[in-house]
Amino acid sequence: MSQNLIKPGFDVLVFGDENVGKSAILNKYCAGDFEINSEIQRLESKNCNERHKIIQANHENMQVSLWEYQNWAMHGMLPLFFGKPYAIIFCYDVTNRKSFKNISNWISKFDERLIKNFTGILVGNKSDLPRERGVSYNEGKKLAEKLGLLFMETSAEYSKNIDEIFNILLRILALNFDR
Ligand SMILES: Nc1nc2c(ncn2[C@@H]2O[C@H](COP(=O)(O)OP(=O)(O)O)[C@@H](O)[C@H]2O)c(=O)[nH]1
Ligand SMILES: [Mg+2]
Repeated sequence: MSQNLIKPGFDVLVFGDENVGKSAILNKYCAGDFEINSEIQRLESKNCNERHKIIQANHENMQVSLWEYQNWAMHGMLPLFFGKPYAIIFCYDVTNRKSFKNISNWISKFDERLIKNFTGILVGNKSDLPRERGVSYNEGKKLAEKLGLLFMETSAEYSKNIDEIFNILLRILALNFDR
């Protein structure tokens, strides 16, 4: 098989309030270790922006599409993901309690059909700001357990746990969907 052939891969959707660090997380991930094999395209719009990263899985090139949502106005396109392998990152800022409280609002937008069909992780970003922290690690973990989501704290600023988020999501997707 040609080295350059790119297999269709997985979609990862990122939701969360403005300024929690969604773009920073995606930029770090896209510019990470896979740089040589990666090809970043950007399609920016006000409500949603999309990036693609090409990763190598089982000696094949696979496309991961990353979708960042700033507000719910783009929800009309969510049904596009039905039946496709996708994961969702719900992101808050550990220094901003309001962004943490709002996670429940983001989740409530999903109807039953969607909730049943995705692999999700709750991410508390900006863990590098301990003095400004307004949400404890345990609070985050508890909420994730209640919502049936995985949990991780990250620092996009210091690249802490960024690749780890995607590695765990992609591993679960790969297990559930044989591509
Ligand atoms: N200290 C710190 N700042 C961060 C981190 N992630 C993002 N930021 C900053 O938070 C602000 C908002 O980030 P951005 O990625 O644009 O947030 P978005 O609106 O959710 O996409 C920017 O000034 C970033 O530099 C982090 O992990 N630590
Ligand atoms: Mg952004």
